[in-house]
Parts: sequence; C-alpha cells; structure tokens
Amino acid sequence: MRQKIVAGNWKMNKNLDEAKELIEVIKKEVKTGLEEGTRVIIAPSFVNLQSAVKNTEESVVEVAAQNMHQSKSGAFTGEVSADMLTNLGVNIVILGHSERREYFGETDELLAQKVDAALANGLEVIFCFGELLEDRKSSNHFAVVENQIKKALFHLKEEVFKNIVLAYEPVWAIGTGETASPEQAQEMHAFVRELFAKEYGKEIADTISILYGGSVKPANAKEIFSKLDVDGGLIGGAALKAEDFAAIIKSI
Ligand code: G2H
Repeated sequence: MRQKIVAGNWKMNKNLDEAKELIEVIKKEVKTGLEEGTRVIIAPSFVNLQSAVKNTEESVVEVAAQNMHQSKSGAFTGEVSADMLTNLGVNIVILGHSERREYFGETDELLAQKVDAALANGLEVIFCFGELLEDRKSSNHFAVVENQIKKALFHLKEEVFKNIVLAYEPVWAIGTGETASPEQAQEMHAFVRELFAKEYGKEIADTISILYGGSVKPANAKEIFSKLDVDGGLIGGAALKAEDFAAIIKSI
C-alpha cells in the first residue's frame, strides 16, 4: 500500500505569528475526517521550523524543511545543514523544487549530493522534478523528467527508497493557476513509476509515493487525486489558507 500524502509548501510566506495561527487552524481542521494512513505535512520557512515542530507535537501534522545544504557544516553563510534540521526535530526535507533550480541554480548533480546528505542524516526526502513549458511544447517532457530522476536518484541503493517521496511539478503549472490535467499528471506519474520498475523492480515502483504539485486547489484536487498513480499533492498557494488546505486534504 502506498502512503497518501498532502504536503503544504509555504515557500517564503508567513512570519512567526502568522505561521502559529495557520498551524492552529490546520490542526483543528485535520482532527477529524482524515483517512487512516494519510499523512499531512507542512513546510514553513527555516526560521519558523522550531516553533512549528513544537506546535504540532500532539497532532498528526508533520513538519518539513524546504531546502538544506549538502555539507555537514562549515563556512557557508546563510545555509542550514541536515544535522541542524534533525536536531530541531525536523525529519523531512523538500529537495529539488523548481524554484530552487531556477532562482538558486540547483543542478541535478548538486541535488544528488543534497539527497545523499539528507538520507545519511536520517531525513526523509520529498524530491521534486518537472519539465518547463518549452520541454512540454517540444514533447521533451518525458526525457527531461527521466534525466532529472536518473541523475539525482538512480545512484541510490534500493533500501533508501522507503525514505523518498517523489513530487512531479510541471514548472508551467506552478503558481500560474494553470494545472496539468488529471490525465497529464497520471501519464507522467505512470511513466515515472515505470522508470523505477525498470531500474529497481516492481516492488519499489509500486510502493513509492508520487505527489502532484502545481496549482492544486480545492476545486481540482479530487479529480487529480483520483488518478491511479497520483498519491497526493504538494500544495503551494492553497496551503496558505487553512480552509483550502483542509479541503484539499479531505479530497484525498
Ligand atoms: C508548486 C506548488 C507547491 P503552487 O510549486 O510546491 O505551488 O500550488 O502554488 O503552484
């Protein structure tokens, strides 16, 4: 059985007070009606992680970081290490988000190092990948995604995949209001599952969760989540409003 997951990527939104307020409402909203086995994750900014961990202690809500540095420690001004996260009680990290790739120059090679560092420190990784609009227009989307996954993940031993969640986020659908159709999402998720089946065998392919991300909202969540190979969502804008986030969670 694959885990169903709804994760909220808060990006650079919410100060400490706002984060606390949002967590309180999310906790209330997910207290009932959550299907057993469904995971709810929030990813606030680094500065709000400590308080988020504390404020979600007695709830089902789990806390993730949005990024981390690949080195153990050292002279890397402004960066945060895996150990700093786990020491705070954060056990999940999002890596490879398209905004990190686009605005901060993160490459597949760098992401492979970040994935290694995260796993070595016992963090679970939500690994994001996805094609640009021009890749889709030129029908290169499958090749681009295959390359991203191979370069960042296929050096790993099969036993670590229990600590990896995949998130397909077509860049053209992020924050644009444009969503991939449920069929487009399903098509890519099935393709990725097949890649894993070929490289690591059917068991890993069948058990790894693949989330969809990109303008998921209450109005389209149910249809996207109904697809066979879509195991949940990575939610940006709609995760900033507790009612919308809760509605999306209940759509799973
Ligand atoms: C994609 C997604 C969350 P949004 O980046 O990671 O954001 O739902 O705002 O498109």
